[in-house]
Amino acid sequence: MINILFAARPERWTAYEQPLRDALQAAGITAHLAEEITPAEVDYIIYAPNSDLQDFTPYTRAKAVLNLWAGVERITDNKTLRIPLARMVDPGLTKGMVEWVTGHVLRYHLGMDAHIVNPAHEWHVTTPPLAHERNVVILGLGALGTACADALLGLGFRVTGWSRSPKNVKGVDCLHGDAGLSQALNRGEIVVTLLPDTPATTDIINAQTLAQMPRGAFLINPGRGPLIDDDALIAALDNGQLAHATLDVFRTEPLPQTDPYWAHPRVTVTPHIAAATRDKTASEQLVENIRRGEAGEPFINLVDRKLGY
Ligand code: NDP
Ligand code: OXD
Repeated sequence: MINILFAARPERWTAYEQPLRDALQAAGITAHLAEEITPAEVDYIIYAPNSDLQDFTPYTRAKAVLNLWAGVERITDNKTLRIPLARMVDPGLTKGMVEWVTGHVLRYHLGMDAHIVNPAHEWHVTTPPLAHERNVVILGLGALGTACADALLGLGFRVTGWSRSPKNVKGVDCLHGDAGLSQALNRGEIVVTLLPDTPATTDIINAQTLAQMPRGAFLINPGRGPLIDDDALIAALDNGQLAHATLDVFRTEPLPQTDPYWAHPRVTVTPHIAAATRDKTASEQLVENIRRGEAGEPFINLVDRKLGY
């Protein structure tokens, strides 16, 4: 019998308890799963970084921390954490992100706003380019960026991806490194940021990189708020360098009522809803790592804490 601590907000327990029990049973794992367990007896910690648990020191026998979120920026610096940290790679979350990104790319590509918001009832007749004439750039070619790239390719878009290390994704023009970033942004009529929040990615969208995009470009950020220098983005929107931005994530969440993004005519704010973890598929991922831990197999989706993702 192993002990699995579920350390997250109470509403998460309500959502996850049964799917986790089902996934454990399906994997043939007998476990005590609870919100409270004597720390020295815990074998695995299923963890949300906004839970009360911040000091991992007493969890002396734990084999891994399994993050409920894809983003790990709130835990990578925790000095009390000395065991492997795995992040969430959930097929359900990935599908949700693909749908959200595709929807917002199509909104910009088709110029949908001109018809959705048309108070003067004007008969605008416009013909957008076809997808194969449109460049979409995805910064971040990980689990989510690659899935979005595939879906956009399927619709016919010309897709460029950018990552830290060299990549080979069929049909995608894959670039990396500083030179690759400029090259990617130069063609970014629609730019999607799906990078993690790390010291290397902070303010990656700044005055200089915004200026590298074609005039009138669109930005979609479902990654993390600190990827963007907010003042630089607002300046670029005000002077027409960028036509519009859709922002799902922010340095402060919930976004304060007084934040200029809310009222900006060229910004759409969404409340960090681009993609949610889905309790059933996420539970299967968590239990797969527990199965691996018990079988002595390597964990999947491990975080490189030096890189911060
Ligand atoms: P992954 O770790 O799978 O992918 C991250 C990608 O970013 C990789 O391609 C990586 O490059 C690249 N990258 C990291 N650092 C750099 C850098 N310095 N320069 C260039 N490229 C870099 O993450 P996911 O795809 O699963 O998730 C991405 C982010 O999406 C999460 O970190 C989270 O912040 C956000 N997210 C947002 C959600 C929402 O609802 N808004 C939901 C879920 C996630 P390489 O491939 O070379 O390692
Ligand atoms: C995550 C998120 O990191 O929802 O999972 O943003």
